[in-house]
Amino acid sequence: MKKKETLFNIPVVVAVGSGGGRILSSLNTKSFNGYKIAVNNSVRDLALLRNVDSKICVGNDQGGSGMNVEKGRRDFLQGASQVLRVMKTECRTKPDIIPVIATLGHGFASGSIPEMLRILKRTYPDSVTLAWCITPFDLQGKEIRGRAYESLRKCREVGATITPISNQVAINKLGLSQRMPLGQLYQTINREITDILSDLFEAFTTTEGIIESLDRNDLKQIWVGESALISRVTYPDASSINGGSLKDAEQRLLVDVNYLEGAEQPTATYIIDGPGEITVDQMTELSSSLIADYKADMTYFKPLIIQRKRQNTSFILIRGKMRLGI
Ligand SMILES: Nc1nc2c(ncn2[C@@H]2O[C@H](COP(=O)(O)OP(=O)(O)OP(=O)(O)O)[C@@H](O)[C@H]2O)c(=O)[nH]1
Ligand SMILES: [Mg+2]
Repeated sequence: MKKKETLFNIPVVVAVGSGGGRILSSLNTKSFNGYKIAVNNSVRDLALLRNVDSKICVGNDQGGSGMNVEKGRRDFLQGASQVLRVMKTECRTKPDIIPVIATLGHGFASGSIPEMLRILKRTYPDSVTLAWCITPFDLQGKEIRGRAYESLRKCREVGATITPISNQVAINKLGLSQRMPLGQLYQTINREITDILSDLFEAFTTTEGIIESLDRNDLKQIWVGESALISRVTYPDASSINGGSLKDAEQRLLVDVNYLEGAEQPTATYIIDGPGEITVDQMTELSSSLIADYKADMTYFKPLIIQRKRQNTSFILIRGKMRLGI
């Protein structure tokens, strides 16, 4: 049977670092056949991962980085060709989007992500590489936070599109208690991140129900840029979707605001989701609210609207560089 044409191809999803691997393991990629590759220099941490398709251990001693960013970087470079080999085997279709997930602040992910992005850009110049980078909790202190921001700065030099997601902001916005056991805290934050990513990837790879679409050039134009924000709100019924939905989505942004202060204006993607069909009136209300609230900074507004058979309406709004009230 001929494979159905999807909107965009996302044949692989890659994660670096121990936390990155955990996030990847809870990401559901079945709907788009995304092959999950976890890369680390700790054989022990890789062994603990479930639900990933490939575990690639890099570096000579395979014993982790001991929080040493330079060791993480070197170990990654030593094994980078192996990562590329696996990617090339799995990318039978040309990737339109290559998502990469990294948890920053310690050694491996912080050292390897800028190199990874550099190599991906060189190897897949026509693809959009989207890096989801998780920054540390405040309580982890200046040094760890500094390492995370330094790594982000290097990613920026590569020209990758980065979505900086903050663990600290997640605690605050999701109303989590710092008294929660760490494993449970990670699980809750990871679920929030993977819910967003699953929805986004499912929409990007849909084979049906596309009402208002994007093409490959739109994707490049809209997503390529220094940083991108993403948020998702779900309503119990589609009739609750209105102009205020953008504000609701904004309140749920887990973006690292400290990072954004030093970055250029971000692009934002909001997933607004509710069962039932969205009407033209609601669309108009959303776009008027965009114009009223963000006119000064808005450079483009491009919606992707999908009527999913399986469930609900997935209404994805992609919009251009703008100032956000966060
Ligand atoms: N949201 C989330 N954050 C995590 C998770 N695990 C770790 N982190 C965060 O990511 C930072 C880096 O941790 P790791 O992913 O363990 O680091 P690593 O890249 O494996 O570094 P080394 O073990 O030193 O090589 C931590 O300081 C935490 O703030 C996780 O499962 N979920
Ligand atoms: Mg680790």
